[in-house]
Amino acid sequence: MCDINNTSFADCWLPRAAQARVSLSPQDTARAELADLWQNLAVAGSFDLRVEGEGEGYLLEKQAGVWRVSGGATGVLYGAHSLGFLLRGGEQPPDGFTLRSAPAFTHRIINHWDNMDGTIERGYAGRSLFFSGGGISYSEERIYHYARLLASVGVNAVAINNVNVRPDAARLITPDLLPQVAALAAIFRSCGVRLILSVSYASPVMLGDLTHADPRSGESARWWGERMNLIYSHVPDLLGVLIKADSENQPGPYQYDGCDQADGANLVAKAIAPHGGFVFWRCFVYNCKQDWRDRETDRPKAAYEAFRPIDGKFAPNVVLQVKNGPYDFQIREPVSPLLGAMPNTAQALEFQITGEYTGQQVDLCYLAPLWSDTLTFDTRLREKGRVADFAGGAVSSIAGVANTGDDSNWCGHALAAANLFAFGRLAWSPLSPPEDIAGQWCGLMFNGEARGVVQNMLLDSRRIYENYTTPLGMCWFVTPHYHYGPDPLGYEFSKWGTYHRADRRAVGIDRSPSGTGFSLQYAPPVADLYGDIDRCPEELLLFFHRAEYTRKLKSGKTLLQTLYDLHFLGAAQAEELIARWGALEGAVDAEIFANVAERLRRQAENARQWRDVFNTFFFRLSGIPDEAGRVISI
Ligand code: GCW
Repeated sequence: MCDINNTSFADCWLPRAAQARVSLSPQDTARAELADLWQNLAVAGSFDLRVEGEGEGYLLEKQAGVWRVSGGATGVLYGAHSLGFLLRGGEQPPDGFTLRSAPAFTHRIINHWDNMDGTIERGYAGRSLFFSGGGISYSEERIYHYARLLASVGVNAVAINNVNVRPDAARLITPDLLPQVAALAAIFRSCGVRLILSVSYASPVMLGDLTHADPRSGESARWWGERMNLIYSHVPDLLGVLIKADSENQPGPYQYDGCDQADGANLVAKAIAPHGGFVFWRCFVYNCKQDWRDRETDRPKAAYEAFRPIDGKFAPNVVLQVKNGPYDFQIREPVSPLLGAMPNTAQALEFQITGEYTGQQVDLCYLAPLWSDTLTFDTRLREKGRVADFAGGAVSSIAGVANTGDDSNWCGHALAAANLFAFGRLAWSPLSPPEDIAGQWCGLMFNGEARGVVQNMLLDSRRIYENYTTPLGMCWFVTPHYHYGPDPLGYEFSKWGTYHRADRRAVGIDRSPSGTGFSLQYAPPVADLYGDIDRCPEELLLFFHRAEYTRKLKSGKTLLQTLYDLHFLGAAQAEELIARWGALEGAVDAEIFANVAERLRRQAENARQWRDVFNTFFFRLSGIPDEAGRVISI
């Protein structure tokens, strides 16, 4: 529950301001941030803020004891926070210090999956910061603090409501609720953050105005045109709308004969264009009613098949939002082959900051290494073809599904805030090493030896989580619906297209050219690598191939022995985290200590459960015992 008086715990990495300064412009906010900094840290010398030019970049300089921050109106705000991080992190840069910086991605967006009743889809940090009881309801001070936190790491847009738009949320774009949306927008605006609203493709029908949402009809175009005029009369700087269409039972243009995703996106894009707005259109389009017996359909192929052929058909203000992997935010997936593969269409890269499949903010899982794998992945689609090389160009934008809620530490798990911080950092500077980001965050949060200890815990955490859950690219295996904890057959005979097809001899799906052919969606050198079972990186082996348990891996061990070993290892590593953290008792804030200690205990229990369920499942299927003779099935 939100407790804004509990400053040490709720402050996260940025101390709460004395008061919410809601009506300030970003440049005045910057000035106020610096004044606070000087007062709170008793910084020597003075500061000078120069607003010049446009844009979000900034220049920091120190000359004769004077700190100068210059840049455009929001640039100086980012510069002020950057200086704040330096000084709060304990650095004392000498005279002559300069730092010039500008963001890589144009739109750096947080997506909330918040519902009007205050619940959060896949939220693990309490209830919504924006909604409760079917309406808009928030603490101005809390939202202002949140806007500051987001701005401090360079986030410049936030979608406040769930992409699964229920009838009550459809009303956000009606005269009933738009004045309140506008008030919320004003708070974020003071920190340079623009709002986005998630809307249903079938809004005209949901709101009772039309009987259809046919993208070809003049009625539909008129409806959207008028609706955008209304929306923008309340929120003139709305960045745009976010739409999940034809996905997991949400309505979309496919319902109308002969229409494709571009027909739907362009309908809304045309209406929003006169206001300078964007349509963020999600590419998470796949058949969620698959027959598990059907071996032809392969869910990871779906987005590329739906969108790649219509590159060039989209209006210039459509941004196609693509999840980082072709499946769904698993702990290890290849990078989506759609990223960078549509040179004539703007794209947004979507990460999941909330830990749906990555421990749900109970298990420690620092995600920057996973995101960095995506950003540094070389698509080989052009000479400079890393995903990060497309930032601000073909991949204009980046979005992260929020891990925040009204819990007093924002993220449920105190260390999960590192993920929100890292998202902002990578959105600004996609080639930043995850260890540096972790180091910077720990420098802001902790003192002394705790900094290094926590940094290492963060950096080890992704691999640990992968070890005891689904290593080697296996994916899924989770409890249906909740997605926490193991359930080997939970999704095996379901409609969701998420199978491992384990039998007594082998596991995995052949996605090479002799199988489903998914590997062929990549540029030839990558396709060749992934498509060849002998060359495929082992961490993705079971994503791309079906392999026998007795297959020898590079280590000389068999596949099954490797899986057994990784699970024993991962569970032991999770147990060790308790001791690593325990050594910090007294050295970190007591409330943070207790919060993390409690979560690590639950994590160790989860890891034991994964180890034993996973290993028992494969032992029973294969009959192959552990070479080390450890107890598997009891
Ligand atoms: O992974 C799935 C989640 C859904 C989510 C969907 C999406 C918002 O389980 O809860 O819906 O992804 O990304 O649209």
